[in-house]
Amino acid sequence: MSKPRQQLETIKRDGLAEMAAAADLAALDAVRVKYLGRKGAVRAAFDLLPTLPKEERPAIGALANEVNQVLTAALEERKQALEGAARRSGPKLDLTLPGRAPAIGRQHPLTQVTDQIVRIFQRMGFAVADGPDIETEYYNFDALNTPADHPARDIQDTFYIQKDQGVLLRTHTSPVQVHVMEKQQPPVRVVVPGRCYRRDEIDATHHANFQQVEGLYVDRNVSVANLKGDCEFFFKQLLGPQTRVRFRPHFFPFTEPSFEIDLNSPTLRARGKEWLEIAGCGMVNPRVFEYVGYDAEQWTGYAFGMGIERIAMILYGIDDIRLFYENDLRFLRQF
Ligand code: 2U9
Repeated sequence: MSKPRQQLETIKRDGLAEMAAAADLAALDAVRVKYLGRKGAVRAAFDLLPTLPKEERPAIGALANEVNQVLTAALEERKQALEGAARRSGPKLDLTLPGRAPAIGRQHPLTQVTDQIVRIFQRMGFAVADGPDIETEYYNFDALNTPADHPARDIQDTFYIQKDQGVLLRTHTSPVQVHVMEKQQPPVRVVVPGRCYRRDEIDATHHANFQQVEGLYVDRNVSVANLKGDCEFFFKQLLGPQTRVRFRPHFFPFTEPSFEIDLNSPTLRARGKEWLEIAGCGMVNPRVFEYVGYDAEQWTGYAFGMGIERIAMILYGIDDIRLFYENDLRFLRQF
């Protein structure tokens, strides 16, 4: 046998033996590099072809090709065998283990109370609207008949994003009702839940970030009687039929006349509390109608607003508003 032929037979025999002996994929890859890699034995045999006598080249070239094919096929076969073995020896699925229960969270108490409030108003025929937390001075103040020198507009009381452009974090959800009225003619009946921002000192009853539900009803002949009747119905639905409400005259720029609403219930009396201020309301100031292009001769409306935290505190007997925003699971898991 000629020398090149002998060499190729050796490459084939040794390569096949080493592949069969490779115990894992890493070992097999090392064998691949040694025999079939760019600097491997098969490549070297091909590189020698031009140095052989012309008449020997075809036969040796054919043999080199055959060795290449045999080794490539053997490599692939061994690789699949080793991969199968790796899969079979991997972690086994134990179908007898108990299942893992998914950790289902719960809604934040403020979300729960907001939903309760909104559901009652939906039953009373109110639609739900929302709008942006970032507003302009026009929608947050001007259109609500709150003049430029009103103290609420001071940088001490309101978070401005760009004071010179009149861009701010809304201090109530009222701008949403202004947007609704701009888009739609009466009758309008909407409730607006949402986050609001005021530059308050944070203590047990004040927070710089709080949530409100406001409402607006505009139609022909809406009167204070509707306002009082609907508010009383709402609070009885929320806190029970024995709940009593009373209206105290107050002032808001966007309503005239305006009232604060106090409530009293057996639960409150049991906690030693008499009347508690719970919300504000009034008849929409005709000037607000002028801003949105409603005919104040034709339409009247009532509006109201309440702080969700305060209602949740009364419902659950919570004495510190900060608990809602500390994300302490020992507190949150109770609801
Ligand atoms: C438009 C016209 C009138 C919304 C109203 C109140 C009274 C009110 C407070 C309750 C506690 C805010 O969270 S709180 O501090 N709100 O007393 N809000 S009337 O009146 C409107 C709103 C929009 C267009």
